[in-house]
Amino acid sequence: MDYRMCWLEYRGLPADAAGKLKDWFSSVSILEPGSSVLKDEIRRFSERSIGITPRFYSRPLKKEKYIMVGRLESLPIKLDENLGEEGFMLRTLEWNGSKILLVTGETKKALVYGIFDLMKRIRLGEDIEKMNVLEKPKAKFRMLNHWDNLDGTIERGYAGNSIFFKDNRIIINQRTQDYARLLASIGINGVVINNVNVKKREVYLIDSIYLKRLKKLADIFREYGIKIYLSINFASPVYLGGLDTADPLDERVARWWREKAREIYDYIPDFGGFLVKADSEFNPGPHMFGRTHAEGANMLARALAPFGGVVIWRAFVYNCLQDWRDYKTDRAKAAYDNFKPLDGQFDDNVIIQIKYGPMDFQVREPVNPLFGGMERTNQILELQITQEYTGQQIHLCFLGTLWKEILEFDTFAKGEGSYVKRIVDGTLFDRENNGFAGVSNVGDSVNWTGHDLAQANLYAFGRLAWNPDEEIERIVEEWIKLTFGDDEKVLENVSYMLMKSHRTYEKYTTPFGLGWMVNPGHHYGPNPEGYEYSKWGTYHRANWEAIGVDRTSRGTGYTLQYHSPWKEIYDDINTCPEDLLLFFHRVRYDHRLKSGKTLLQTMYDLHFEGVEEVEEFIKKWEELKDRVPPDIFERVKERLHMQLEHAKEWRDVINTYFYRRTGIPDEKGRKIYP
Ligand code: GCW
Repeated sequence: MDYRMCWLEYRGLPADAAGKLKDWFSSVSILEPGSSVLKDEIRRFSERSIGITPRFYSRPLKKEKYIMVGRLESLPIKLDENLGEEGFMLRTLEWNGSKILLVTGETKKALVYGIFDLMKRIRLGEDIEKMNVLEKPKAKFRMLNHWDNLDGTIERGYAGNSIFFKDNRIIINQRTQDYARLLASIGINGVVINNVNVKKREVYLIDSIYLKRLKKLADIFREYGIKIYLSINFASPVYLGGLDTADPLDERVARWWREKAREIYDYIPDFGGFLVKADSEFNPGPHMFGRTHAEGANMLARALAPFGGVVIWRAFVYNCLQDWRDYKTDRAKAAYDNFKPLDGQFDDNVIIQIKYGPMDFQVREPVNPLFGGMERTNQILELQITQEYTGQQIHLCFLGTLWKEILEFDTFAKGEGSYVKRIVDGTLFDRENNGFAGVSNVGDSVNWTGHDLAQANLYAFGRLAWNPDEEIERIVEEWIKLTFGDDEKVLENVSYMLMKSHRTYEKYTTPFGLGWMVNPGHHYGPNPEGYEYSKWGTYHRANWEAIGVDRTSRGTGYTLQYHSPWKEIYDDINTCPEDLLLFFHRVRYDHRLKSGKTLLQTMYDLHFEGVEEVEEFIKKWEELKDRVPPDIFERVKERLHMQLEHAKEWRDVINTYFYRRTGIPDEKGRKIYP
């Protein structure tokens, strides 16, 4: 195999643990026809981790101990549980003279989740004799978005080429199934396989020439409870249908989409739906025809509704042709300004997909005020697993800690306790079609994610989408143990590195919510004014005495998009959380922070600290030589050394920039290039 299976490697368990499991795994009763996926997974696990090949039966057994897998309704044991479509139960019980480990749920998909969860728990050392687990996902939509293009390239991809496309063809091979296994094991239930920028050839993905092949792909993913979705071009009726308009209120357009939907569902009866980037960064949309986002989205939604499909409509809409001399327009306000007025106008099967912050996946941004701002609209939280602005999988930057902070953010939309996690799981505003989307960091590289430790980001995304209440430390520990086994030192060092890495990256790049000081285009490496005089609306406006945009009520008014008390807290430079200070305020370099140090001196200090922390990561990793597989050891080591070089470059370029702007030297007299 030319790739690793990440957390599903199923390494051999220690002899005593394996010994105890042998009886259990020698006979497995699967009361479910057509369940090769379940059997294959159990077989794989027991052969590799326990060292035996189970015998499978399709009926209950008379044996001292065995595993029984089946849907609630096909069990000989009556259990009165309401598990929903995706919930499952693992329970060890006695029945008919046997000890049984039961894996059950209401659907086949739930059984798949149950099996993966069982394997996971066993590998984490839980006692099979005492299983008693009932799990239900909190959010309904747990999706990955691939920004993969048909030619095999991936927009913002840092792990090789697409696993879905090559040379305008759809790839289907063993890896397709293995990917579905990885995703199902962390509870992902939907995948958008193509880039939201639907240009050129990609427009044809909904054409009959591709649907046959897409059906095959969907057949594989379905076995693992995963639906396929496609990004579409809003002007498809023009490009594919030969119409002279894509106006959503034109009946010919609506009809074209209805027929298109029927055609797609003929091939893929459980097709998930469309993801749409409309009126955004040069993609067509309803605004081109003088219509609103609601009119555009609802028209598509009505075409999909008869088949149970949804329209996921992105809120990433802003003026990308701004004049930098324009101080009034504030890109941070755009999503809210565009969508808040439409709250309540979207059909039930429309979901608005909102990036976590108001700008664009910077290392730190405040939570997008649309969370808590729209009460009558389905919402999906969009996170970027691929590390576009966070080190492009060359730098170690575990994002789970950041995501957890976002999920725990209290919007105060309905008073205290109105957490983002309660919005995305649908409970706060009592909405059903809510959830998570993560922009995938996967490509065809040997470790799937470029940086081996970036697998933790994919893992954490799935786990948080399943249960946003989960402790991030626990998720990290799980991932490390499943990936590297039980070595305490590995656990200690890798969790130290992961837990700290996002802060570290923030320190040596753009702390205080500054963001954007990257090279334009590819977005890698420091460039303090790279985006300063461009059209993208992302300015920090540094001069000799101050830096940052005044987004308070006295400035652009962005703070007013929040509920109280955030509105007031962000509005006041003395109460604004310091790690977002430059996002909300224009601040003098000699401004004193809570530590008593000036902003400028802190800026210098953080950049030096960040680099030192990367040096520390390298030491921690070196200690793991011979404790992790040698290929992984070497690959990570190589990346950590690149990270160190690039972190130094960040430190020096940014510090030099501030030194040249201010003429104020570092108090500690360290080397800053004049
Ligand atoms: O972050 C920006 C990226 C674009 C991306 C866009 C989006 C897919 O730089 O590459 O396009 O956001 O989210 O639509």
